[in-house]
Amino acid sequence: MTQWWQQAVVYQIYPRSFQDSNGDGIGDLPGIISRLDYLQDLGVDALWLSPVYRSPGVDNGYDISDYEAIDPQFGTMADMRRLIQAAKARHIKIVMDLVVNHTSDQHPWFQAAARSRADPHRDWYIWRDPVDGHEPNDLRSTFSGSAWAWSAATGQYYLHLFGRQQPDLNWANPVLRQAIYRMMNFWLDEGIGGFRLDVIDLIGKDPDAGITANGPHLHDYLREMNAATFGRFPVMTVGETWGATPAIAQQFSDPAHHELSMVFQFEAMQLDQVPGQSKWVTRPLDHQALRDVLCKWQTELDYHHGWNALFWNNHDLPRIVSRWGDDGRYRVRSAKMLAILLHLLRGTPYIYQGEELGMTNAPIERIEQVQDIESRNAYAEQVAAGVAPATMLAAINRMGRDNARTPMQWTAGPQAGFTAGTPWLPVNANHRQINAAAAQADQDSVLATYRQLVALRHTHPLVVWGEFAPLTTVPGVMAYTRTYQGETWLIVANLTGTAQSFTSPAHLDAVIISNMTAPTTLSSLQLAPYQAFVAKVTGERDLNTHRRES
Ligand code: TEU
Ligand code: CA
Repeated sequence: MTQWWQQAVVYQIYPRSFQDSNGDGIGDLPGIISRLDYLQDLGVDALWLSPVYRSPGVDNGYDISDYEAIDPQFGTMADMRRLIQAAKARHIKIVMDLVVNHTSDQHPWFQAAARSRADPHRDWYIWRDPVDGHEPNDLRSTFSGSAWAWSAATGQYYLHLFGRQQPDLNWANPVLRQAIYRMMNFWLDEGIGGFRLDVIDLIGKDPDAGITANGPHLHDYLREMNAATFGRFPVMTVGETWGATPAIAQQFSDPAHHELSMVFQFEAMQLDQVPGQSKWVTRPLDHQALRDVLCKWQTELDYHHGWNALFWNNHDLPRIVSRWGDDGRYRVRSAKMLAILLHLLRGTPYIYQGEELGMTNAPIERIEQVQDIESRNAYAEQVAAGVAPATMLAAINRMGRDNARTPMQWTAGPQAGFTAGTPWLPVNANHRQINAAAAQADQDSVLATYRQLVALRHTHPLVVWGEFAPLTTVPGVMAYTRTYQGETWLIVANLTGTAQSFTSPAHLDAVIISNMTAPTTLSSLQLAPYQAFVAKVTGERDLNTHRRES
C-alpha cells in the first residue's frame, strides 16, 4: 500500500528563526502563518516544526517543561490550531517534534521526582547512587562533561545524555510510557500530520551497561507506542537515529513491524568528521566516500519493505552549500547541484528553511556571539583542556549549530524582513544578496530549482517509485539512473569544484532539469565545476549492465 508521505516533500521550520510577527526578535506561530503562501508556492506537503512547546529554552525548545502548552514566545494554543487549519487549507500537514528521550528539569514531573525519593514520579527519571563518592560510570553527555548530574536534595545522580537541564526519562517505567502516549494522542486529536521523533534510538538505553543508542527494548517500546498512538492515524513518523545502518533502518521502517515511517540516519553527514573523534575534528570530504554512502542507502535498504529520509541540512548541521558546495564563486550552481543530486534519490526529501535559497554558514569571531549550548559547552571544555581558542572558534565556524539557525532571509531590507526588532541571533549580512524576494524574482535562482524539483516529484511517479542503479564514474562524479515502467532517467552530478569527465552509457534524450544553461546531449562530455543534470535516456540495454540485481 502506498502512503502520502512516500510522495511528499517535507520542509523543516526552526520557529525561532523563521518569521517574527511582533517585533520581539523571536520567530513565532503567527509569523509562520503569514508565510504559508510562500511554502505553498514552493510546493511542500508537510512542515516539520522544531519544538514550540513550553520550555525554558536552554536548548531552544528541546527541553520541554509542558508538552501540552505552546511556549508564550511562540504564541498560544489558539495560534497553533489556526496554523494547523490554515496549513490544511493549503494541503500542508503539520509535523510536530516529539522530544521524549528527556524533558526539561523545569518539567513538573522532574521537579516532583527531584524533591523526594518517595515521589511516584521518581522512577520516571534515571537515578543512581554514587560509586566511591563519584559518578556511577563514565557516560558522557553530547553537550560535554559527564552524563550524570548530582542532585543534592535526595543524594543521587540523575542521567542526562544532553544538557544537565535535560534529564533523561526512564522508558522502562510503564506508567511514564502511558503518560507520553496520552500526550501524543492529545496532539494527534488536534489533527497534526505526524511526528519527528527526537533521538528516538536512545529511549531503549541501558545506562549501567553503557548502552545508549539501539538499546535492548527500543523496538518493543516503538511497537507499543505505534499501537497506542499514531498507528491509528494516517500520519507520518520520522525517527532521528544517528547511528542506524541500513539493516536497523529496515527494522524501524518496515510497515510489517509497525514502528516508524522512516528514519533520519547520518552516515553521509559524518563523512567529514574524523572517526572516533568529536564532531569538532573534521577532515576534507572524500567525494568518492559520499557517493558510496549515498548509493549504499539506495541499494541496501529495501524500499518495498521500508523507507528512507533524504536530507543535507537541519537545525543541528552546518549549511550544506558552505560545507560541501562552494558558498563563494559557485554558490548558486553548487547549491543546485546538491539539490538535484538529493531530490532525485529514492526516499522522502526534507528541505531545511533557507536551504532553498542557498543560505550559507554565519561565521563568528568571539565565543560571546554563540548562542548554542552544544558549541558553548564544547568551547569551555576544550579550552579548559588546553585547546587553542582560535582552533575551537574555527571548529564552531565549520560545524556549529548556530550556522543553520540565523534568521530566515526574506528580503534585502533591515533584518532581512525577519523582525521589526532585534533578532535573537544576528541576521547574516549576505541577506542583501541572498533572500527570498530576490530569489522569487529570478527564474535562475536556487529557489526556482527547488520548486522545480518538488514539482518533478509530484508529477513523475518515477521520482518516487523508480528503481535506483548506480553508474561507474570517476571519483568526483556521482551518476545514477531511476527506472519506472520502461522509462529511465539519468542523474549526473559533478561533486567537485573542478572539471570532470563523464561518459554516458546511453543516449541522452531530453534534459529534464539542470543547473547550467546549455546542457549537452553528447554522450561523452566534460562536466563543468558542480555541473548537474537529469536527462531522460534511451538505450536501456546498455544501462542494464550497470544495474544492480535485485
Ligand atoms: O539532536 C540529537 C543530537 O545528538 C544532536 O545534539 C547532535 O548530535 C548534535 O547537534 C550534532 O553534533 C537532537 C536535536 O535535533 C537537537 O537539536 C537537540 O539539541 C538534541 O536532540 C537534544 O534534544
Ligand atoms: Ca515574536
